Amino acid sequence: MPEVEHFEAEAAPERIGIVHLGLGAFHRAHQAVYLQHCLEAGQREWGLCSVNLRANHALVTGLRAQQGRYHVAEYRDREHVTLREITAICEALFTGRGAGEVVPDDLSVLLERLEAPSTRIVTLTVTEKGYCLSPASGRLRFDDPTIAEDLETPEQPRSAPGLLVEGLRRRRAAGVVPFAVLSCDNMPSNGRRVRAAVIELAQRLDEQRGDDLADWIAREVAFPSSMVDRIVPAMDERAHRELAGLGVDDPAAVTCEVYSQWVIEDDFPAGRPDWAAFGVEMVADVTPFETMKLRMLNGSHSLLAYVGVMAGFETVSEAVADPAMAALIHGYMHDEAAPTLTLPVGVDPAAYAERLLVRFSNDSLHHRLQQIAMDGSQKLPQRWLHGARCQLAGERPRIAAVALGVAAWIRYTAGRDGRGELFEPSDPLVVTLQARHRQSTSLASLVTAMLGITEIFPVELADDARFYGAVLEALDRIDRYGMAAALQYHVEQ
Ligand code: CS2
Repeated sequence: MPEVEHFEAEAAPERIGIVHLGLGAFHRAHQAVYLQHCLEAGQREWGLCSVNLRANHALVTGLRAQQGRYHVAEYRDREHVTLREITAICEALFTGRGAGEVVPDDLSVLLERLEAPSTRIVTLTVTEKGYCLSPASGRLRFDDPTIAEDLETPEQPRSAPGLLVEGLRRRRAAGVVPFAVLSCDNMPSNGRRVRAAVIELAQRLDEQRGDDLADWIAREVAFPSSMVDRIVPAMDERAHRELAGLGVDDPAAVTCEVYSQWVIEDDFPAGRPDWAAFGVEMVADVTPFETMKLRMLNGSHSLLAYVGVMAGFETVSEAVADPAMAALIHGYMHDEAAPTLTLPVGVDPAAYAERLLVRFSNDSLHHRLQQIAMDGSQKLPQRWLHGARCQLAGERPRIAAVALGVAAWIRYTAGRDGRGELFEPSDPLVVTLQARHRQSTSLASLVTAMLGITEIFPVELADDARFYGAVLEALDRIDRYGMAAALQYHVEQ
C-alpha cells in the first residue's frame, strides 16, 4: 500500500471564466489542476466549463452526477501518491452524438458560454486531429467531414474551429471583446496553427455570408502558443482498481505522474489567471520549449511506441527497461534530436534527456504503447520529420533512429503487432495507409508509397535518397530478422 498525501478541495469557483474544449484525462490532470491551485489561493473567477465534442458522453454524465468533483492521483513511484480533489470544473457538457443524436441543449449552452463576457479564455486539448488541419502543411482540410458539416450549418458547429468561429461571431455581434484562444495540444506553434484554422474557416464562411469576420478575428483575437507536459495514461480498469485500493471510487478520476510543466505565451488582452504563482512559465516565445519537448519527449515516445509494439512490449516502462530500447532512445535524443534544437536559456539537453528516461521508467503508470501509437499520421511530422530534415541539411546527418522508427511505423500500420496479434490501427488516415499497403508489390514500392503520403512527409524528405535508403534498409531488416534483431543491429552500429 503506497503512502498517500491527500489534498481535499476547499474552494469552489464563483463563475465560469474559461471554456475548455476536450474533456479528456489530460485536461483533468493538467489545466484543471493548475486552476485548482489558483482557486485555493482565492482566484475564484476562473471556473471551467469543460466540453467533450466527440466521444465519452458517459464521463460527462458521471462528472455531472458528482457536481464536477473528481480526483487526480499523482504517482511519484509505486510507494508515493499525491491525491488531489478537484472542483475547478463547474460545468461539463457533451456536444457529440450520443447514441446517434446530437445533444442539442448542451450545444446551445456551450454557445452561450462562448458568448458570455465572463468567459475570457477558451483552452483546447482536442488532440492534433481535432484541428482538422493537414499535418504537413498546417492548412485547414475542407474535405474533413466535420468541417464540411460546419460549412452547411455554421450556427450549429461541431468542430473545434467551427465552435471558435461561431463563438467569436456571436461576441462581435453582441459587442463583447473576444476571448483569447489557448491551444494546449502537442503541435508546433499551436497558437499559430489554431489561428490559421479559425481564419481559414471564417474566410470561407465570409464568402458564403458576405461578412468580414475573418478580418476582425485576425485583428482582434489573441492566439498565444503553449507547451504542456505531463504524462497521463488513458484510464483503464486496472488504474480504477488501484485507485479503489486507495479508497477512491470515482469514475472521473485520473492517474498521472508527479511531473508537470506549462509554458505559455503571455498574450491575454482580456485577462488571465495568475498561473505564474503556481509554476507556469509565462514567456514571450514558446517555440524553443515546444520544439524541445516535441522532438525529445514526444519523439522518444513515438519511437518507443512503434519499435516497442513491434518488438512485443506493452507499456513505456516495460520498453525502457529493455537495454536495447533504452539505448535506442538515449542515442536518438543525444545524437539526432538535441543537435537540431535551439534550446531555451539554461536548459542542458543531457540533463533533460536523463530526466525523461527517469520519467519513462516510472512503473507505477501503466502507459500503453498502443495509446501513444494512435494517430501517427498527425504526430510524425513535428516529432521526427522536422528534426530529420534539419539533420539532412547538415554535414554529417544522423537519421538512423528516425529511419528505424519510420520503418517500424510502416510495419505497425499493417495492423499486426510483434506478438502476432491483429489490431485495427487508429488513425484518421487509416484508409489511405491500408490502401498503400495493399497496392504495394515490393518492399521498395511500399516505402515509396508510404513516404509519398504528402499529408505526412514533405516532398523534400520523401525524395531524399539518404532518407529513403535508410528507411528501406531498416524495413528490410525488420522483415527478414524481426524487430528485436533490427533494434539490436541499430544499437550496435
Ligand atoms: C504522448 C503524449 O500519446 C502521446 O502521443 O506522447 O500524450 C505525452 O504523454 C504527453 O505529451 C506528455 O506531456
